[in-house]
Amino acid sequence: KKLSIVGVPMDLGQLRRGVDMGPSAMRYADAVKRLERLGYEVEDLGDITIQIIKDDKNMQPSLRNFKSIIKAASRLADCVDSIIQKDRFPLVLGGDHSIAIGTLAGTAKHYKKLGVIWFDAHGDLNTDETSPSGNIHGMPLAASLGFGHPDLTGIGGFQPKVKPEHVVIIGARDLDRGEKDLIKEHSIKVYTMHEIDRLGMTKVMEETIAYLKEKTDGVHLSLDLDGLDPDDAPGVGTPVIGGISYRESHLAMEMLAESEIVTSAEFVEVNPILDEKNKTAEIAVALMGSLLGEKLL
Ligand code: DIR
Ligand code: MN
Ligand code: MN
Ligand code: MN
Repeated sequence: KKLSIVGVPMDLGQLRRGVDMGPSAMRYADAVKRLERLGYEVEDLGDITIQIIKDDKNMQPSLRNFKSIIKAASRLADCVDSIIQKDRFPLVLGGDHSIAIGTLAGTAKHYKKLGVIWFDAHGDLNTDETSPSGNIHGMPLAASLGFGHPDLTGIGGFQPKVKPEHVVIIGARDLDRGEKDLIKEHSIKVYTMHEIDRLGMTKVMEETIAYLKEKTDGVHLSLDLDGLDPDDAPGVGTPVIGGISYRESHLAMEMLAESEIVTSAEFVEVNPILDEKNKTAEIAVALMGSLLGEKLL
């Protein structure tokens, strides 16, 4: 059991400053020790270098910090690629969710039928054409599916990274018009809070695992802390009331651990500036523990 941690201290995909300190906050919450206690050989590779590159003057406002984000995502893709080449489990610490474009670019090189679990209050399925905010953290799942600006979809030199039928979104409760249209058009599997309330998290995860297990050869978990209820995880830039509870999220992680389908993971959008005494980073690290087998000991 070998695992490599890499941090991406970047907050350029959205407007609230501070999420670049997410990796430090999760390290401070003892991510490394927690995973070592589970028997993993953990290597912390430190952080990806974030470079600020000025956008062209005629760049559409709908792709804020476009060049800097592409640079960071490309570096992260190479890093994740080399971690998997060394037969280690990549664990990425964000940073805002736009970094997922890089994580998935690195991961998808190794899996022909990569599955993705997108745990989030949002769909992150906007494109430069549909985005109401211009924030690239609302676009990474779309870009990984091959929708959006070619420089975003083409990171890593190939696309798409993931097929719509290999994606499951869990926790959605704030979807934009364009995202809803894309979900319908491509029949993407979504468990909104309505379905989670109705079915219960146990059934949601049983179905998710069964759905992905039979048709994928690896599964990436992309966990946006705003998928949780803001009462439990207040340190996020775009909180949405009525989210997944602390226990439901642990249950989901524990069921994923039992299923042994997850081959890479990232924990994003932890913003220590908006947090209460590092509570959200601590929850992120606790969820990492559950995902990687804490309950089974
Ligand atoms: C919104 C917010 N849908 C956007 N997205 C967020 O800006 O595209 N994703 N917060 O996590
Ligand atoms: Mn997100
Ligand atoms: Mn979100
Ligand atoms: Mn967000």
